Amino acid sequence: MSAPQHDLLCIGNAIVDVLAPVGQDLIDGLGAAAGSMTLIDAPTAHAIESRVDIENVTGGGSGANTAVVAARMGAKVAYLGKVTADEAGDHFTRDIREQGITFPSEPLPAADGTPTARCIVLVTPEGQRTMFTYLGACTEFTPEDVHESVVADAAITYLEGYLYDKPQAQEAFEHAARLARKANRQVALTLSDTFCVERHRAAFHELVAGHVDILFANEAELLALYEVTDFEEAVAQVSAETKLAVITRGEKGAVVIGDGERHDVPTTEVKVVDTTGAGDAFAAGFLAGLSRKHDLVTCAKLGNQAAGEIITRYGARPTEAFTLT
Ligand code: 26A
Repeated sequence: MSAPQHDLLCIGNAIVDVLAPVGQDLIDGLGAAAGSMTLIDAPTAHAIESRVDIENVTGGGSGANTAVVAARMGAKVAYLGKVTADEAGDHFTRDIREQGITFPSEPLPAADGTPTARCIVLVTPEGQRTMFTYLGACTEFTPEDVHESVVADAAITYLEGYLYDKPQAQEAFEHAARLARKANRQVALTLSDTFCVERHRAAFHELVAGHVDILFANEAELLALYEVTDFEEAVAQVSAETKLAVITRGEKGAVVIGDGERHDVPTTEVKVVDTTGAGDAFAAGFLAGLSRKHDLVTCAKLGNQAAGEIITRYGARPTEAFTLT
C-alpha cells in the first residue's frame, strides 16, 4: 500500500458561523438550553439575526474547523462538504482553500434556491456558546459527493456524528466509512454533541463497537452514549469497545484510552472567551500529532494546545474574520 497523500480527510456539514455576543436573557427568551444546538429553518435564522448585534461571520462547521486547525498545525488535509455557490459558500470555500486544504466538492448552483448553511452562535459573557443551525445546502450532501480516490488517499477519515441529522448525509457518512475500510485506512468519529447522541444513540453504538478506529467525545457525550452518570463506568464500557478513545473533560483535562492503557492528561489553564469549536480544535491537535507519529500523551497535549488557542478568542477558527454583506 502506498503512502497516502493526505494525513486527514474531514467530512462534515459545511457551515458559515454568525457570531453574536448576547446576554443569557436572550437565550432564555428563545427557549434554548444554555450550551445546546437547535436546528432551525431559514425564516427563524433571519428572525434571530435581526435581534442580535453580529460580531463577525466566519467559516464554521465542526469537521471543517477541525480540518483548518489541523492544517494550521502542519497536517496535510482534505475536506468534503456541501455549500451553494452563493456569497457564504464562496467565503467558506476560500477560507478552506487558503489553508492549503484540498476541497474538491462541487457547490450547488445558487439558482437552486437552497442557501449555504449557517449557524448562529450566541456567546454569553461567560464564554458559553448556544447554537442555532440552518442546514441549507448540507442536506444535499450525498454519497456521490464522497470520492473514493480522496478517501483512499487519506490516512484517517474523520466523520462528524452531526452528519446523521440528515438521511442523505448519513448515507454519505456510511459510504465514506466503508470506502476507508476497503482502502485499509482508519476511521475516526466525533459524537458532536449530547443532543446528537440522544437522536442517534443506537446507530452510534453500532459505529463505535464495529466500524470506528478512533472515537472523539467529551465527557457528557460519552455518558449520554452509554446512558450512565458515572464517568468511570462509561470509560470501562468504551475501553471494551474501541481501539482508541479520546475523551475531553473541560478543565479536568483529557483521558486517552489506547493500546490497552489509560492516560489522564491535564489541561493547560486559559482565559475563556468563547468555547465554540474547542472540541473541534482538540481533535485537530490530536490528529495532527498522530500524523507526526507522536505518542498518545503528546497527541493529547497538542489537542490541549489547539483547544487553548481557540478558546481564548471569538469563533472556532484561527483565521481572520470576514463579513457578509
Ligand atoms: C448538524 N448540525 C447541527 C451541525 C452543526 C455544526 N457542525 C455540523 N453540523 N451545528 C453547529 N455546528 C458547528 O459547530 C461548530 C462548533 O463546534 C458550528 O458551525 C461551529 O463552528
